Amino acid sequence: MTDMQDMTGGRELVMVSNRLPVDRVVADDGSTAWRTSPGGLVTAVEPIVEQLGCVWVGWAGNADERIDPFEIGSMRLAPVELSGEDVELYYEGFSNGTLWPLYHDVIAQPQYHREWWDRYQQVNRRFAERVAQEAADDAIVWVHDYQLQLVPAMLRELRPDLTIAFFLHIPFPPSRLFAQLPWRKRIVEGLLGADVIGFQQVTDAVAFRTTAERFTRVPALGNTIVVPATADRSSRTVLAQEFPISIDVEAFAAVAERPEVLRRAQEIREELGNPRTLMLGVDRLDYTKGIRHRLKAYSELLADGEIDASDIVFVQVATPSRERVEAYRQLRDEVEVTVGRINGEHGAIGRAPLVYLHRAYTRDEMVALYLAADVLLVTPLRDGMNLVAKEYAACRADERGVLVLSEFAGAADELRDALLVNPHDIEGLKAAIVRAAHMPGEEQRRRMRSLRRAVYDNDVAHWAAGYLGAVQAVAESRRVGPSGEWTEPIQVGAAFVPRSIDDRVRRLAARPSLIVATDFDGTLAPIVSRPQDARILPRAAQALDVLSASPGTGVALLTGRSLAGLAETGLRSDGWIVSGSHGSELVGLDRGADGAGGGPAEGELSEDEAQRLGRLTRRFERMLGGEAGVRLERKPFGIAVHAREVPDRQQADELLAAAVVLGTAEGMHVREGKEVREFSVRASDKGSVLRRIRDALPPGPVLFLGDDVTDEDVFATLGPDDLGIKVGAGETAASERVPDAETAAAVLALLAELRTGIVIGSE
Ligand code: ADQ
Repeated sequence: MTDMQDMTGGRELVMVSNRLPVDRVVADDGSTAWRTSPGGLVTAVEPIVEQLGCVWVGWAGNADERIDPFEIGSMRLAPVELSGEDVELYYEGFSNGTLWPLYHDVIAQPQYHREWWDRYQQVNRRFAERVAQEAADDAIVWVHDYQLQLVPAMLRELRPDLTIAFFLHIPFPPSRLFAQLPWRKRIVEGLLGADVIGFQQVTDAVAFRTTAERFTRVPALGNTIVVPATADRSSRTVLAQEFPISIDVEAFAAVAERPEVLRRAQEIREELGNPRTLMLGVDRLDYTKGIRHRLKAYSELLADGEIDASDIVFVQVATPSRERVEAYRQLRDEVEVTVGRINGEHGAIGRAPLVYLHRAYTRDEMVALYLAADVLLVTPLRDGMNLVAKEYAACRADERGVLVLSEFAGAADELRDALLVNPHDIEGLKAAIVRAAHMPGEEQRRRMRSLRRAVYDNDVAHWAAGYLGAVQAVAESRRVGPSGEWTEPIQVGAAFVPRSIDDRVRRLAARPSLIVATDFDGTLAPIVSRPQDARILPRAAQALDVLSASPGTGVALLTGRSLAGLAETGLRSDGWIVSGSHGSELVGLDRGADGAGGGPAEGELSEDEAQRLGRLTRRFERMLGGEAGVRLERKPFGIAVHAREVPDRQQADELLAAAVVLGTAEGMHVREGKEVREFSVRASDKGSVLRRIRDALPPGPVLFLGDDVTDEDVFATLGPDDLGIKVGAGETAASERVPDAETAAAVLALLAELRTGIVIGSE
């Protein structure tokens, strides 16, 4: 896995979750030891803490037990004590009887009890207080999941020096369901105490932002929520964005290569009587996982004779979970009765078509099961992500095996080449099982290859880099001063400029000639759903105007929009150099700094280019023109397909993927942006256009601000004298980062003020 050391910038990392990531095991001789416990949260974050080390605050798993802090590997574990009543009211009650069903599409009826809520608040406070004691100055605190949603705000009150991140592992419900919760406003306020709130899917992040606007009346601008100032506190921004979680793909792949694990996989098949098809299900025994639906489909297939009990075995691993909660007890009883019935009706002596295993396994044994299985059934009715699906793909270097995956699992966003099913549709599920059991090797290979590509593309290191990168950007803006005291970042109007950027901007401001270049959408103008509604922030506009009028300063706008698309936003860019369509269009170079240089003339489309573009445009119009929410944007040298307004994210992805296939076939250059794919007859990028601008202007350093992947082409061209600032989250080659467009505007205002003495307010 890639190195994660830089991700906290040397700050202490404090993890906070309901349960510590360990279980106590008692050996035969009565001695006890701790070992890491199975579960989604642990699987995902273990590789991160292994590298970074951390303090971990959480409950050790037994009621009324006081345990002193202890260490395992690079973790220092700080147990929080819970009484039997706490467990009953806060954990089994409010967390698992109210929030869990509410957040999973009310598959089960959530119960609302004031006594549960009171205890949830008390226990959240206890966690916050414990973290406040444990965390070093300036630490990054990462709070996990639905049991602890009040901790961020409580902790901010106690320790304003900390950078607070929250990650929700389960879905966030649509606002109309969340509205049921009598304490909805308090939960939102609790979460808004964080600097960064991470979600599994875009739909979760959107649901949260809408909910926050609705119940706490805080405005959301793109991914950012602005928490207004109070009498004793200035305004803050909270990044609420999706960061789809993943697994340590290489670690799983390494286990799957080991000879003894491969042997064990073989042995498992033999022990099961070498069936033609081995199907596997691996889940916590939870009513959201769709185990009942899966068993129903399987038993009907056996009864109909569509599959033959003599050549198929289904192994269902159901990890014990929440066994004291009534709904879970009922589920377990029901599943076990069904298992007995299926084996009773379809089994024979020495042969059971269904093997049910109700316990935890080691990683090696899990991987052996994945390797043994021809088909993996993952059929949740709702699931934040589902790591089992990703683990299966990570292990199958042989490119064999079929994944049947519910479209209601977050993982379905990435694992598009699984056999996607709606688990409520039993007939559809049956058809998918039959298809999986008989899938030809070539199709298995094609699909598995694509699944493996998807998990390798977004492994846990990639996830951590995105999430912790965003958190670190916030932390950087609240630095500890040289003598160790905690200092407020520099305030410019309503936004704060990180100290490290402030120093570098001061140096740039003093240079005789300077180029200030910036992207538009997401950098100068917050992202909105309809591109024509985007508006430059007034402060950014004013700062750029002041800069472009000052001697020795060139101002350049480098956007992917066409110049016509830019004009639609009402932008006034007199005196600026403006490059549109990622560099295919360029105006104003002759009016750059000190009037030097003229821009190279733009050519016309050649006949061949015009024909190809015309053909592609017609095909897009035919194929995508009628799709709700798709917008086609003509550009002088290409065409862009926008899918931001497509109501369903999966469908948006599919449409964009289809567009890429068509565009590539026409030999177009394809550029990927956020919810947009751009096709151009000419290869040009913002990096090369910046080079042209630099060549035409007097030599001097460049300040460049950008938020999108296409801006990386510019960051990559910058030298040590230049300053690249990434706006928002995501991987970047830029050396500095700010959280949002407001802060980007503050940086420009600071530069303008230092260079000209003109103060630019926040209005
Ligand atoms: P979970 O609901 O726990 O997690 P999941 O994502 O499937 O679900 O993770 C389960 C993990 O536990 C996997 O790593 C799996 O290998 C392991 N596991 C399961 N059964 C096991 C057994 N019997 N023995 C050993 N290991 C076992 C929650 C959310 C998910 C989200 C994760 C991570 O509900 O949607 O993907 O958090 O964010």
